[in-house]
Amino acid sequence: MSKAKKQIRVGMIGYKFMGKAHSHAYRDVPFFFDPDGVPVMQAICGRDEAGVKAAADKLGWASYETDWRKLIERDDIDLIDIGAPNNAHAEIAIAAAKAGKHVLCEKPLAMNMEEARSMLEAVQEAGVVHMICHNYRFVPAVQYAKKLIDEGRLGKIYHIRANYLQDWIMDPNFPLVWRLKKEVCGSGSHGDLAAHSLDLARYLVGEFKEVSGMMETFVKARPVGEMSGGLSASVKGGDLGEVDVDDASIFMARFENGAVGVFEATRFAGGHRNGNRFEINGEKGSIRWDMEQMNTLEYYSAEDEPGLQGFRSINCQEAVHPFAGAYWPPAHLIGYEHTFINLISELMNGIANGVKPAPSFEDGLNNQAVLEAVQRSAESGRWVSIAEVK
Ligand code: SOE
Repeated sequence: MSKAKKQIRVGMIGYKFMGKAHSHAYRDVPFFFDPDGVPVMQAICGRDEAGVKAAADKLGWASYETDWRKLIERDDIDLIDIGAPNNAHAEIAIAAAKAGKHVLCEKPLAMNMEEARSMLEAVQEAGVVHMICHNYRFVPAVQYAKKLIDEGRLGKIYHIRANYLQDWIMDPNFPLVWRLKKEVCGSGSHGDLAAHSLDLARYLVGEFKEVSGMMETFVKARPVGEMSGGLSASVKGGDLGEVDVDDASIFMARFENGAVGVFEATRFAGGHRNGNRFEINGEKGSIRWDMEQMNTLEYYSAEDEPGLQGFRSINCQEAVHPFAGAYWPPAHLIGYEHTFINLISELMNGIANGVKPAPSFEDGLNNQAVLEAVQRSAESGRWVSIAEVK
């Protein structure tokens, strides 16, 4: 007899870009996977009633709330999914955990280490399942890279060079939106983009030991405005406001295992819309990956015979590649939205079986430590160890 599925009733906060990506994943996960937990799209929450009501209808939620506290109080919700701006993560996650709800939180986990620590403490004390939404870990090619590294195919790792390149705010008239205000988001390209790269680095290479960083803000004032969906925005009124977050964040790193890394995150790399890439070099081989060709993993093996050596392109869309077999026949490609479906399938299994999925709030805290160490280094002009920040 097949095992009964556990229904997991979701309450999601935020209904724009990430709200759409997460909603789509909840809808599609039972379609492609057979998780032990089945999401029920119970309620969506946002402050603007007309906006959240329209989102509930379009995205397929059974009800809506305009106050996240009410959402958390509801006894027909098991999981709180936080897609609100960064400065709201801690308060919501802690309240959700105290109410006994499982928590999924968008990245970066928090505004600072203190918040991140309290969030981890809250979910641990409550004994609820917790996850941070680093969706790029769930690209089949990235999962396969992890497998190759774990199998020792690269041998000892020497280098990681990772960059996350975007260009959506290069126009100086692009408005001052929440993603460019320190009090709301904590940092700019650093917490938004470098956070993903350093999460992948921790996943694939290991823990960071120390960092040395710099940050730059190229456009220091912008017309006040707000995000309108995706990464587009509109100007509201004509006033200029100060940009107090970084447009670019660059840092070097040493890892506990002796590897070294170079990282660059920027929203000023013209022509790069979502270039999230890394290359890793080890004693026996190298791998490289780019989100803009997300299904391809390039692999070089120093053990290939002379004459045949060089990077080979692997289309990671065969049943043997993690998560890929849940979708289509070989090379019938998947995209950005599938990274969220894969992540949600892990979360559903985690909640249904009481198993801790990764990346968890512990990863969120460790990532926050690296983010904060780079910020301290950029301010002080010196190398900062992760131990010092933790
Ligand atoms: C905007 O820079 C953004 O949407 C990030 O917030 C996401 O985390 C990243 O995956 C894509 O770009």
